[in-house]
Amino acid sequence: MNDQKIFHFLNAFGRTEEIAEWKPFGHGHINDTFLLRTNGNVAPDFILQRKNHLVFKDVPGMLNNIVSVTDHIRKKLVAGGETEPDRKVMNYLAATDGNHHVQDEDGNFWTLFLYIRDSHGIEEVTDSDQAYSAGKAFGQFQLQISDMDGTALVETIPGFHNGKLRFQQFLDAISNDKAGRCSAMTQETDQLLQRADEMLQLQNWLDEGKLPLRITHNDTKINNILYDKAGHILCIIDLDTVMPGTILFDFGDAIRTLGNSAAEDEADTRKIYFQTDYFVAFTSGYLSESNKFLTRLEKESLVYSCRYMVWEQTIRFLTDYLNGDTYYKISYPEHNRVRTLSQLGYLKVLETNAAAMEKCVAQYLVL
Ligand code: GN1
Ligand code: MG
Repeated sequence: MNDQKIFHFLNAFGRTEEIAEWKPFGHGHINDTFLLRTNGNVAPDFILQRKNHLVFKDVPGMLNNIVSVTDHIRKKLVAGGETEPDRKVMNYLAATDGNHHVQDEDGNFWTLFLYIRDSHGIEEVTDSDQAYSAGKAFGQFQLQISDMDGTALVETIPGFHNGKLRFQQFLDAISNDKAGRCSAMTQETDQLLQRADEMLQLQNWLDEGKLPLRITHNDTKINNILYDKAGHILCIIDLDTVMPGTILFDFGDAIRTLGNSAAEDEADTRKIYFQTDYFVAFTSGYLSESNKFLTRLEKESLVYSCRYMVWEQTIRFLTDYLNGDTYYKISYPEHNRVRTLSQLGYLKVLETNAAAMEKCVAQYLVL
């Protein structure tokens, strides 16, 4: 990156603001991100981001998803009297040709969106209030887009959380045994296979139309929520995987990280226990917003969705291990094996806690 390129991109987006300084921004593993600051508080600051088109094969489709969702939310905010909509929803800017991206000479896709000043994310939940507000933030986000037509958006990554597809990829990895690691993983493989019938139920419900296809976020980690200086929620960010799905993906994936006392790759499985307080707080925040629009089956499947998302993540890690580590970045040779054991450990913890979790959800549920 250099000053000339920054100027070139701003120009292509029709922006005339003078940039006082720019620097790389955030710790994303997928996209390249730069913060562009202007002088004073009148002109906006910007985020310039190169979208990784090796991971996201249809960047214009992805941007169309993002703009559809953010426009929808912005209209509602404004109609509701919101005076600072650009702090409450991401604002992706259009280039002078009307697209929401500009391509460089190497074919890379660059996007520009407004930077939300005086905002921050958190990496880990450390108290129940944070867990409650995280639940509320994701519930609110889903509520805002609950009246959108799920089929209008493209699948940014086809079959991203499709259990049948993930399971087939797992079976293929077992039969191909590319890295010769299968025989060392038979115990774990068997335990995951044993649970397949229960876990494939979710995709069956989707295929049969029993679960509504909605727009979902699909990466509901806590660090994808922005807070202001006072700790109030501003908005949900990282909308790259926004696409059709079931809200169960988002609820389950949030608990995959927030409910686990340990990291997803903790090697010592004795350190893995269920953070009941955070689960209770998250669920109550989440349902305070989402009780209004969730169907009965969605509500009754919240606890199941936590096990589903952890099972899916476990087979994704094991699939990658059996394939010889081709998808996830690894920090050491056995990383995917450790991730598999760790997530399998957490799955068992969730199974042990299932009845207690159901009881807790029932407290906040309005059927
Ligand atoms: C990947 O790169 P990151 O951490 O945002 C993956 C998620 C997994 C996660 C597991 C596009 O997300 O689905 O849950 O790793 N994203 C993609 O750590 O595959
Ligand atoms: Mg992400």
